[in-house]
Amino acid sequence: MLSQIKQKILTKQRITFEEGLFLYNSNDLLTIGSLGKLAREIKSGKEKSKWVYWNKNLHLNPTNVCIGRCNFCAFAKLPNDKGAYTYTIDEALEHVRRGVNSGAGEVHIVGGLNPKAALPYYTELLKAIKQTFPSLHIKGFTAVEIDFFSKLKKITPRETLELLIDAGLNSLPGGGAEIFSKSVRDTTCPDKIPAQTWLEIHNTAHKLGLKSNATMLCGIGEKAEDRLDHMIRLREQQDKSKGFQTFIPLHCHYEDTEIAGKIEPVTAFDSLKNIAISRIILDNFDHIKAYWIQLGTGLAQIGLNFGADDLDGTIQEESVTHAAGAGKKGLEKDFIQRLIEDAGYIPVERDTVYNVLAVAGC
Ligand code: V47
Repeated sequence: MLSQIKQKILTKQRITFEEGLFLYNSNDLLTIGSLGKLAREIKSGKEKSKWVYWNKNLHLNPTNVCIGRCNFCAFAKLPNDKGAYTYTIDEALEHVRRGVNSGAGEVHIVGGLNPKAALPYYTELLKAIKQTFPSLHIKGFTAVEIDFFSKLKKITPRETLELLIDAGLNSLPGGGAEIFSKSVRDTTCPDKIPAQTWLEIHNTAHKLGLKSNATMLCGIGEKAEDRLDHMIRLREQQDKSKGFQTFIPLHCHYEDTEIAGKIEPVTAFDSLKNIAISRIILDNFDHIKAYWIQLGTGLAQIGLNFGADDLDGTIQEESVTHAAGAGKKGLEKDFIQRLIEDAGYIPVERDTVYNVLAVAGC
């Protein structure tokens, strides 16, 4: 079966659900990794097969108030909980200013489902950011938030996206996808929009000319079958709307979450399989990200030899995974580039939509 899969990768044929399952059930990690790497080389093309992308970015989490109940989340607070916050526009701008002063070209905005932070708050925020930092790329709001703003204002997701685009939104991040399977969603994040709505909102964003990303959150009780179902639904959506840039396999951190101690954590083997198998299955996604905040810099670096071609960025001010116990906040650009070089690749600084800003050594 492994040689059959290799042959299909070489001849650019689609890998099936069953073949993906065979890979998840195998412990031949190095072979799976070499197939991921091969798929990446074919996808990148010869000239770019040694390129690994990174960017200078910051995260802004304007509020942690969220009325959704996700059992894997340590970030969300109810409105009257100790530690609940919602930034004023000036406070949010101050966060952004710190990032921009350290060179960030992208702000990744994600908050919670906070009835008091509705669409007018966010359009004002985006306008203020664009007025102060006109060239900063705003990647903001999960499909779950877009749906929430729409319902509060009693307008469609399309109208919400149009208002946000008018205010300065440039692209959508990949959050809120979690695991698409209904049974996993029902137990882990019952208040989140169903998979179909998540996909439809990205479809609409793509039609409106926005690029977006897609995530998959592992270690929340899903099976390999659920991961493959998730990736294949993304692949089908991408065939139709073509606006996804990057797939990001996430893995859960449990500190201060409801599921701490109740679930088998994702292992290093599993995380590396996610990178390699997603690269093999998602033949119509240009990029696979090894998200160092969640993987740790060591595993993210190894992921570059398993099919990932992107390390995300310097990531200042991230709070969602740090609330659940992730280690380091923010990386120096020199260190990111060293991680890439030591893994045998060429660091390529990019903007959010993969325009090349600098190729190391050129
Ligand atoms: O949707 C929540 C996840 C996501 C936990 O588009 C957790 O470039 C781990 O979407 N442990 C938000 N993960 C982050 C996200 C993202 C990150 C990096 C890049 C991009 C991109 C998008 O974080 C949520 C959820 O799946 N999450 N809680 C946790 N305890």
